[in-house]
Order: sequence, then structure tokens, then C-alpha cells
Amino acid sequence: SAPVQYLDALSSEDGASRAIELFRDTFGAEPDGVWSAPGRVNLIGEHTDYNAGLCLPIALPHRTFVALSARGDDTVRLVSSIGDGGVTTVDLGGLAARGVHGWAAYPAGVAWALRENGFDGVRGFDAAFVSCVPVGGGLSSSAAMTCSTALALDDVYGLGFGNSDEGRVTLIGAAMKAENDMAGASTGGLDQNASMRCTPGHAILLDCRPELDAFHSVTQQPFDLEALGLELLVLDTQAAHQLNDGQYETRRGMCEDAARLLGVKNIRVVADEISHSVGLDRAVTASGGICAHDFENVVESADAALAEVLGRLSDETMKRRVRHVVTEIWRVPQFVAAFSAGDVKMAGELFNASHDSLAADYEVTVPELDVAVDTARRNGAYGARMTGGGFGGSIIALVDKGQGRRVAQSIADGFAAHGFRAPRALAAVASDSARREA
Ligand code: GAF
Repeated sequence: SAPVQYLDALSSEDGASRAIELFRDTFGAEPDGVWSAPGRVNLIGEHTDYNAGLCLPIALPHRTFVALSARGDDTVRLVSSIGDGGVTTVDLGGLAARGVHGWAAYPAGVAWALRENGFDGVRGFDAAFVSCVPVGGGLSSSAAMTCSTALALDDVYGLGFGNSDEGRVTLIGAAMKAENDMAGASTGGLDQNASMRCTPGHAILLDCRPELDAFHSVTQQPFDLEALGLELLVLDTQAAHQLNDGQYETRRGMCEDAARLLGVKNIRVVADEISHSVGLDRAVTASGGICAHDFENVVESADAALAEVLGRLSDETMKRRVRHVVTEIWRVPQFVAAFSAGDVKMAGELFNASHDSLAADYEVTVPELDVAVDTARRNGAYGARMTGGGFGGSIIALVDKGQGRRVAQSIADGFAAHGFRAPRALAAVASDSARREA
């Protein structure tokens, strides 16, 4: 088949100048500034965020840039390089949840959410978006848009949250509210935290327990692929991905039902209780690696204890959903420990186990994702898995440095043979969170 296409990231200069140009052409004025926010890939910890679990995302070099100006009224005017160049207008006055449709719900929803959260000083704005985060690729194009908007509004309306990690948590709240209540995507916080809190060269270990403050919810974990002679291939399968079509919400609802039936406030409690009772938590520490000599026995005991808990549920589908969430939460610290100890084989196996669980137990994969993962594994990847919400979107594969393009091509060839759309590849290095560009 044809050579696999790589999606390059826009440089800061390019992204900013294109956004300024679109703003000028559309609104006939200079913007107050340009801000940007990245897409993400989650290394492991999928469908755990809304279960108060653990995730491990990095920010992509691929970003959404917004040139934006404050207005003195309640009008929002939006234009995007991805659209047809037309301007969408929204009136913030009297706006209610689900009151905006299409992509405008995301940026307009952020201003609406900030006002709903009590920041009355936030008024209308003009904004021009330019992005290199593939839309619908499961790489958080939505969060890149809401987070770049939140940071811009914070700046032009002088809220003062953008300059600290703690303050950013407030902006994340508004970005999430925009997605949940305006766009109707009941997402859980992984994407917005990644876009707002990641730092170059690091993944964030994100602990989604709602009781944690900013200081305790994120720890920066060095993620240096170079040092291990590795490369992380990201491949957008181009199988359409959408989070507001009911499937995501159904998964989320079933997890909440399961927690109620088990008498716990969330599934994280189940994962932690078992982990503690069998010593899994003591065997796996981020600083000490995986230290139990009898690690396999510990994992077996954990699985047995989990089976016992699942025995208290009667619905077979629900059992599998809970099993995915609990085992996935366990895999996150194991991956951190394996990676920091340079145990590439184990890190890859954890990728594989995560994908297999998402496919068999959580049922959020599609044939394109399974074929891509399978092809990557057969072509030398240490491990491969879908990343993000699933139902389409992207995979990631841990491969030897210099092998990414070959593996991507083998997947593209496989896709051609299956009659799938041509996939697109991205080179992933752990990049910076949302920032002001100009
Ligand atoms: C999507 C959601 F937006 C996230 O909140 C998260 O649940 C993810 O799917 C699955 O881990 O990206």
C-alpha cells in the first residue's frame, strides 16, 4: 500500500502565526494573544478516571492554537481552520446546558461553565482556532480546544488561575463542565488534566480520587524513551470515534451501578482494598520497582480475591466491566515501576494486558484497533494497546528506536488488505501542557 502518512506537529511559531492570520482575516482586528493546549496519549489506565482510578498520560507535541480577544458584551464568535471558514455566533446571556450544538459547544461551553462556577467577570470573546490534533482520533482534540480556551479566558479576564498547577485545577473543572454539560460527553477528567498539567519529558500519574487536592492528585513521572532506546508509535486508525453517542455513558453508568451494588463509593475502593489485603500495593512501588520475589503469587491472590468480589454481582457483563477497571487500576503502578526500572518487556506486557482487557472485558475496541494492535505485536512491538476512549481512535505501540515507521507501514499494509481506511501515524514525545504562545 501507499507509504504511511505521518501527521507532523505545528511548531509554536507556525501555530501562533496561522491562528493570528485566521483571526485577522475573520474579525478584521488583532487578537489579544495566542494560547495553545496539547492533545494527549494515555500510556495506561483506561476507563479508570471516572472510577476514581489511576491514569498515566503524556502531552503530545500536537496542539490546538487559539487567537482570542475579550469582548465587552456576551457574544461569542468562533472560527476554526478545520471548518468551512464560517463564523459561529453564540450568545452567553441566558445560555443553558446543551444550548449549543456542534463544535462550538466546546469553547462557548468553557465561558458558560466559568460563569456558572461563579466567575461573573467572564464575558464574550472572539476566537480563531488552528489545530494539528486529529479530530476524532481519540487523542483529546476536544480537551485541546476546551483547555486552550480556558487558559485564554483566564488570561484575558484576569482570573489568575493559569499560572499555578493548583489554579489550573479550577480551569480543568470548567473544561470538564463544558464537555459534560454543554457538549454532552460525560468524560472523566483524564484528558483535561493531561492537557493542563503535563510537563516535557514526563507522564503524569493522575490519581482521580475526588477527595485529593491538586498536590496529591498528580505526580510527574520521568518518561524518557530515548534512554531506553525506545520509540512510542501513535497510530490513528481513522475509525470514527465519538464520545457523546451513548456507548461511553453506558459504560460509565454500569460502573456506578456496580459500585452501588457492592456498597462502595467507587470501584477504586475495591481495587485498593484487594491490593492492600494481598500485598500488591507493597510489592509495587514507583520508586522501588516491583520488589516481591513472589510477585506472580501476589497477582494470583489478587485475582482470586477479585473473583470473590465479582461473585457478589449477578450480571455477567457487569462482572467483566468491573474486572477491567480493577485490573487496569492495578496495572498503572506496575507500568510505572517497570518503566522506571527499565524493564521494557514487562512494560510491553502491561500494554498488551490492558488492550486485551479493554477488548474482551470492557468491549470498547473495534476491528481496526484490534488489527492495528495485533499487527504491531507481530512486527516486533514490545506491547501495543488502544489509547483513549475506544470505539475507534488510536493505538500506541512501544517499539525499538527507529522501528516506528516500519511498524506503522506494516499496519497500513494490513489495513489495506482488510479494506480499512488508511491509518495515520504520529511521533510521540512527552511534551508541554497548555501555555501562552504570543
Ligand atoms: C475518553 C474520556 F474523555 C476520558 O475521560 C477517559 O475516560 C478515556 O476516554 C478513557 O480512559 O478519553
